[in-house]
Amino acid sequence: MLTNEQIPILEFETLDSTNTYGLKNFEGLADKTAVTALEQTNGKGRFDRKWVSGNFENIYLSLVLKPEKKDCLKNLTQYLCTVTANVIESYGIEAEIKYPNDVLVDGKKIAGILCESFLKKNVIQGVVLGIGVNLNMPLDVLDSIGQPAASLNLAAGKNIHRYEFLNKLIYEFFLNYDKVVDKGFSAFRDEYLKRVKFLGKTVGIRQRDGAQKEEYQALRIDSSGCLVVKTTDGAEKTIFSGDLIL
Ligand code: BT5
Repeated sequence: MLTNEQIPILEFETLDSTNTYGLKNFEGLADKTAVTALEQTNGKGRFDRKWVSGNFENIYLSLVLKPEKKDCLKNLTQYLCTVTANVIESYGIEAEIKYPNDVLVDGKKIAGILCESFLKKNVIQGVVLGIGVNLNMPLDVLDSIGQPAASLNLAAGKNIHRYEFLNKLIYEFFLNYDKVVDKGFSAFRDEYLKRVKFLGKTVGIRQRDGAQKEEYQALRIDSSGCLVVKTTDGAEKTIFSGDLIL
């Protein structure tokens, strides 16, 4: 137990992926179990992408969540983005949220979130909410990612204590989790919006790798947490997934 007696924390040295472990063992794991590893051999992003996951004292964490009310599930990625940005800021570093699942520092990705559902007979039982945060990633590894990437140690100019960060993240997540289950996006809307910098701007959206980028004006985040954009012919459109290109 690292933080709180109600949160079982399973720690592994190496896993293929903390999310895969959470999904494979979903039914046997208690609600609110945290699964962490020092290293992942097959860290996953969305759409079959890879998450670079070497053993450099980073965060690879998955939370197994089985709330009674399932409406909130669609907002848990945004909630974890908000909590993560807040924890990063406790190190004196400004963090920005990029819809739908990234946290950025200096415009570069420092954390990514992958939320996967567990279904039984086509009925959703809950999710495995996984996050990777670069805490102590060496510069050459960051450069090898191929997309702009950041690490907290480089931004803060010092090594980051992994357990301290992990504890803060898990603690802060569960501090308001019940409220989020109950009220959804409105439970953390203001905290989320103050870290969103792309509203009012022209953004590109790519629905999947290799697809053409479409340009829109980002208008607002609606009451359920979805991004609403304006198309070139003036119509409004709600964006549920894909990649935002700032
Ligand atoms: C994500 O996907 O950002 C979700 C990442 C989730 C990782 C966690 S780690 C714990 C848990 N277990 C798992 O197996 N996964 C979760 P997406 O939005 O598709 O972004 C993936 C893209 O981010 C890649 O194609 C790279 O361009 C970039 N990327 C990969 N590794 C990175 C890293 N360490 N830091 C920054 N960017 C990275």
